[in-house]
Order: sequence, then structure tokens, then C-alpha cells
Amino acid sequence: MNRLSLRTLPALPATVIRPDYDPTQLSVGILHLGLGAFHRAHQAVYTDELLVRDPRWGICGVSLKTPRAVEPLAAQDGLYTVLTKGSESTRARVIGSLRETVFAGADRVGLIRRFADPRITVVTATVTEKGYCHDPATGSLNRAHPDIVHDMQHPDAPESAVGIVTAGLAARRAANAGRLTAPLTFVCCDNLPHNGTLVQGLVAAFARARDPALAEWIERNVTFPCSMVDRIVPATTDADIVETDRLLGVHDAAPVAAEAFGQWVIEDRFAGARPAWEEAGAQLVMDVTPFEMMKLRLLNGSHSTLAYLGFLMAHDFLWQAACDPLLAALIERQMADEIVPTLATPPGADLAAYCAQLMQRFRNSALPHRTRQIAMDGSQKLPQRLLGTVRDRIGAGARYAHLALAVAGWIRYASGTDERGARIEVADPLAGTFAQIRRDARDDPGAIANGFLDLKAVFGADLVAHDAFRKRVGGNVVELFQDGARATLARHLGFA
Ligand code: CS2
Repeated sequence: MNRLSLRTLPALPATVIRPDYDPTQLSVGILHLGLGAFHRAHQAVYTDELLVRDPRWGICGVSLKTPRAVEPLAAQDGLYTVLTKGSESTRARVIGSLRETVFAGADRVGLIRRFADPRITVVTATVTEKGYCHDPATGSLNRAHPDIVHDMQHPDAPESAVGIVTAGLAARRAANAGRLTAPLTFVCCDNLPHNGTLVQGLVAAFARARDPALAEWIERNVTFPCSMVDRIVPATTDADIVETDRLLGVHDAAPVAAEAFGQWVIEDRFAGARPAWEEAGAQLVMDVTPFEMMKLRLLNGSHSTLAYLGFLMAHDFLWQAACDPLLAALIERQMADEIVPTLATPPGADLAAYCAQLMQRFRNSALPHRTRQIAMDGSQKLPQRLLGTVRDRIGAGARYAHLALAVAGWIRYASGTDERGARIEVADPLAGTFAQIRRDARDDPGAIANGFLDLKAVFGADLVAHDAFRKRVGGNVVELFQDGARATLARHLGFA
């Protein structure tokens, strides 16, 4: 089978949507860090919409940790397919916005120099929560993180995203010495609270340690608007590749499958030129906070709850968990009774309708989203997905019984065995710590719960010291170990 490429593009079947511009005529105005499925189904698609009118915004996509995504894309001239999967139909669209693909490990110096290119005025990033090497509970730079330790010693050969951005900004500053500055905007597109402000703080801390004048230059020339990003994009499966090849008639080794829904809300605080993403449906607003809280707490909070308890209840896929009547009841009550009361309604939104739409989105069986995939990196996700809400409920003197059960579900999962006693491969930067807690607790559920609840990096000093919170979550962990998730949940909901 021929390969998808600029050469085979014109011969694709008419049913496949494709670039309505000539990809070879684009210049590169965006540098993107993190070439995973999410970027390719989100920012790259919004950008693709604009290129027929404004060819300045081709993307240079950088993979920081592995060449895995780069190789197939490079072999296809950066082209790939987005399969949009609704419950009834699938649509294939070839995206042409990714004009260059780079593996950081192959040319670190070239990558850093790229930040100085005056045509590049926007840097975007999807490096996952853990990719910023911060302390999830406080949002400050984790100076003990091995990548940060390395980058502090070798600032010109950085490994971490924060180290690379700082080195890149130093190169931009050097290139602009004595001339007009070239303002730059960094748009974080990861699911973190106040993501722009958070990354700005991390880069500032790193830059200050390296050179206070650099930190000052960054403060004057670079903005870090916050953004809320949303589209459910599971890891690509072999079946997605087979389906894409059938629809295209040529082989695409790098397709992504996503739901039809998409949302992007960006704080309108750009330092220099930017793509008119609003023409592709993005919302440019003064304050992203209410949108971000709605999304992180309702969507991602529910996702994590379904992932941990759903996995324990033997659901491999998220849609199965969302269709399980017990879990669905928990999620609906958790959203309506405990999460929504902590939120401000974003302009134009309807929180009850948003919750109902989420249940539909979660139940999309055309997207096999693994509970195990969402369960990854819980230590980095829990603070913004569940614990901020818990804090607000505690502050208001209100109930948080459902949220506490969700947190207990995480602890039960992260303790590393499933309900049949089989080992769970817990993927998390703190996995080693979790295993040590389990060993020290000698399989005693109460001691396991206590070990986890002592983790300040996750729970913060306040929740670690909060007796009522510990008692409630700890009690749920013991129940989950003793009776299993299904019986615990049935009792919790008053169904048993
Ligand atoms: C998911 C998110 O993997 C996860 O943790 O909760 O990736 C989720 O699918 C997206 O945030 C949806 O916008």
C-alpha cells in the first residue's frame, strides 16, 4: 500500500477532507512541544482551519522524550488523519498544519536556536501534567526532580520542558540584543490549574536560578496566557490504523481518533502576532478561570473517578464504566451535589446541560478509551481534578462523601493490586513511593491508606493534617479492600 504523503494527497477519495491550501507554501509561525495524539487532534486542527486564509501559521512539532511520533510523521511529510468518531459515523480528515517534526534528542542545539526565529511568535505545549516537573500540590518547581537537577547543571543541554523553554528564551534574547525585541507568547495546553500562570512561575524560577537578567527579560517580553483545552482523544489503536487505511486507500501510520466535541478557551493576552484561532471556533476571553474549573472538576474529575473505580470493577474502557448504573449514579450525584456548587458559571455556559452532555460523551462506545490510560499519573492529576473541590467543600462546611470515595478509589488502585489479587502496572512518577508504602504497610488497608494520605506532594500540608478528611477517605479505602468496589459503591449510594 502507498503511504500518505504530499504526493499521494491529491488522489485520496473525495470523502476524505483534506487541506484546502498548499502545505508546501506555509511558513512556520508556531513551535509546539509535545507531539502526542492530543495536540494532533486539537491545536493542530484549529490551526489547519486558518491556513487557507493565513499561511503564516504552519507548526514545527517537537517531541521531547521519544522519536516515536516523529518518524512516521516525517515519512508522511507531516500529514496524518484525524478520525472523528461519533456514535453513528466516522469522518476522516487529513491535517496539513504540521510542517516540521523534530525529536529534541536528535538536535537539542537546533531546537533551542529555533526559539530565536523571528517568524515564530507563539509556542504551544502539551507535555502532560508531569512534564512540567512541578510539585502538584503547590505548583512550585520541583528542584529535586532528576531532569531539573540535570538542567540546572547543564542549562545549554536541557532535558526538561522548563529547561528547554528557558534555554530557548535565552537564545531569543541573545538574538535580539540591541534590536527591537520579538515578543513571544507561550500557550500551555495541559490540564493544569491556571496553566499559563503555573508555567510562567516555573520558567521564572528556573531562569532566575540561571541568570536574573534573563528572568527579567522574560517577564518583559513573553506572556503566558491560560487556556482550557478539551477533546477526548484516546491513544491510537491498531484498529484505528486499519480503519484509516481503508478510508484513505493509502497507509497512514500516525492517525488519531477523537470525539466530535472540541473546545478551546484562551486568555486574550498575546505578546505578539497570533493565529486567529477564534475563526476556527476557539474562544478568546479575558478570564479562563471559570471555564477551566468547570472542565477540570467536572470532566476530568469524573474521568478519574470512573477510571479508578471502573478499573477496580473490571471495566477496561471508560464507556463501559460510564454505562454501569452504579458508577453513573455516583458520577451524576458527585457532579450535581458536590462539584457544581463549587463552580461559577462561565459566560454562555449552562452547568446542568454541561453535566448531561458529559455523560453522553463518556458513553461514546466508538472511542475505546482505556480506564488504565486515564488512571495514569494520578499523583499529578488528583490535586486539580478532585482535591481543589474537596478543599472548597470543606471550606463551605459541606459534604464531600462522593469525592472522598473517588480519592479512596485512587489509593486502592495505586496500591498496586486489583480485586483478584493481580498486579496493576501503576504508571506514575511516584510509583516507587507507592510500592514502598504498600511494603511498609504489610498489606494492612488502614496503614496503606495512611501512607498515601501522608503524601504532601499530592494532598498538600492542609489535607494531610485534616483529621476528618483522612478518616473519611481512610474508611473508604478499608471498605474497598474488604468488600470490593461494587459492594462498597452500592452501599455508599444506598442501593444495598
Ligand atoms: C483524561 C484527559 O487522560 C486523562 O486523564 O481525563 O486526557 C481527557 O480525555 C481530556 O482532558 C479531555 O479534554
